[in-house]
Amino acid sequence: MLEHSLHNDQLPEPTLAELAARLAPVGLNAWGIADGAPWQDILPGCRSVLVLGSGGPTLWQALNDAVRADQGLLDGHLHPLDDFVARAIAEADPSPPPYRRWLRCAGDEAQQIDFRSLAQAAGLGHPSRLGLLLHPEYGPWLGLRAACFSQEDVRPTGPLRGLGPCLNCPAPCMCACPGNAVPAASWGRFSILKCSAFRKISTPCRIGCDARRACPEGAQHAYDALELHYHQDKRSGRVAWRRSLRT
Ligand code: B12
Ligand code: SF4
Ligand code: SF4
Repeated sequence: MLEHSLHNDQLPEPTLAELAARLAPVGLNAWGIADGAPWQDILPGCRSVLVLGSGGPTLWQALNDAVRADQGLLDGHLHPLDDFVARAIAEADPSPPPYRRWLRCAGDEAQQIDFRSLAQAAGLGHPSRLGLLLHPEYGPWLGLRAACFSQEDVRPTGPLRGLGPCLNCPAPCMCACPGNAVPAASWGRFSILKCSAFRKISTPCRIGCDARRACPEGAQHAYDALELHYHQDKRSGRVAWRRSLRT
């Protein structure tokens, strides 16, 4: 029994699964539980970690709907999607008890952690030649958004079994990458150096990614050009996004 399972005027605290259910409608629609034991430096006594991702464009559409309803959200936010996630979490869990701690996958978060490895441990996907975690349903169209570290004891949902879809795939991602960043072997490592260098000289790679688009996994959940641009290039992507929404 947790010391603080009653908090906030004695209302029972939501469980991790209930928090995930509250956040799914805004587009934090991919979640899993990782073992909390390795995360004692983040939360002493941590037993479980709820890892939340956004699969496909649902979170992006929710952000756009919110901006259409309140144009004020267009200004004053350096990273509007990250801030939108922060607001959604604050609404779902307004006063987290001392046995829970949230960290978002965002540059302005106090502590930075390796979200891909954490999400893999939670069963959110397999590593891939693209260097991205491939979700069983959303493929490479999975953003990692937040994690809730908790002293609650919840059974982990990962890691997934098997080696993932890259093993027996003819790798259209590799053929589609003009920067030679995708390795020829399924166990090879994606070259962030080659990709970053190529993006400096190629507009299509600065605002999109043909290798990611070529992956057949979860292809029906692919981002549209504007969302891809927003994520690929912070500066010009945010300008293009704001322009698309100003009335
Ligand atoms: C810094 C960063 C970048 C830098 C890369 C710098 C670098 N040298 O690696 C830049 C800006 C270039 C970049 C680019 C992109 N990024 Co980035 N990036 C990050 C960030 C903030 C930290 C990554 C990091 O440095 N980790 C720590 C170091 C120590 O890791 P590392 O040495 O690279 O690798 C270690 C482990 O991570 C592991 N490992 C390495 N690769 C992989 C891959 C998988 C699948 C797993 C499980 C483990 C693993 O092995 C290493 C030894 O332990 C993460 C968010 C986060 N907090 O995790 C997002 C993140 C990894 N990026 C993401 C994305 C989507 C991208 C882009 C596609 C562009 C974009 N934002 O849309 C591109 C392309 C990346 C690619 N194909 O690999 C996503 C990945 C989602 C997913 N499904 O996997 C993340 C998780 C952000 C998010 N909000 O979802 N990124
Ligand atoms: S196209 Fe095939 S090899 Fe490339 S990331 Fe997708 S599943 Fe893996
Ligand atoms: S952005 Fe361009 S260079 Fe980088 S992985 Fe995608 S296709 Fe390759």
